[in-house]
Amino acid sequence: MRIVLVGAPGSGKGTQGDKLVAHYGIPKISTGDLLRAAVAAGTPLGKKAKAAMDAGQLVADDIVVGMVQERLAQPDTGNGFILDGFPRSLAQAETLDRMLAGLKQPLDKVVHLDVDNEEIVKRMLARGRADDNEATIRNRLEVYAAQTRPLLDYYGKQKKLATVKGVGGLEDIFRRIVTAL
Ligand code: B4P
Repeated sequence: MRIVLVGAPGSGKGTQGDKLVAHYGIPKISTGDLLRAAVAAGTPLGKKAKAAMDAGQLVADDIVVGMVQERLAQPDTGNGFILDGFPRSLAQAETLDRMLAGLKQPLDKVVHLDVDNEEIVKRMLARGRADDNEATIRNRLEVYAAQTRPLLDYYGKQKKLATVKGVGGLEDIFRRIVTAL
């Protein structure tokens, strides 16, 4: 199964992605996790990504796309994968479609975790990651609305989109996702 998780920052993509890994036995590819690992390791790529992440902006496409391409080439993705946080823009979505067409592994489903902004701000302030201060959160929500939200139409037209209410208990949300898949 080849799945994309899309949703506002803090909508629970990482949280539910981990549960899907355990359920389906396929790997999760989180661009947020990959970028944070590069920042922590102080690699040249991490140094380039850090400023954008701290400001709540998207990291440059060439960096993110390169990371995903490298990860998808690893053999553990043969039975499927869960993409968490990628794509985040139309350009990334079009690149991903081309990449997967080349691998003859088109996406099966795109799950949209729907959570309102007030709940998101509450969750992220409670999480307290380095990029979870109020100004950055507000910026990330604007970036989401402008750059990522158009993906809902894009995948809707492909008849691959399933919108799931992302508020409530973790198990309830997980069951909704599995039902949608
Ligand atoms: P990400 O790491 O993708 O972070 P996120 O969107 O903030 O988090 P997620 O939706 O996974 O929420 P989580 O489960 O953690 O991105 C970080 C940054 O990396 C971006 O701002 C950007 O700069 C860069 N980046 C990443 N991908 C990129 C791309 N493709 N292109 C360009 N740049 C990219 O949940 C959040 C919190 O809510 C947690 O504390 C969790 O415990 C809690 N929570 C989860 N579910 C809950 C529930 N049901 N009820 C209550 N709390 C819940």
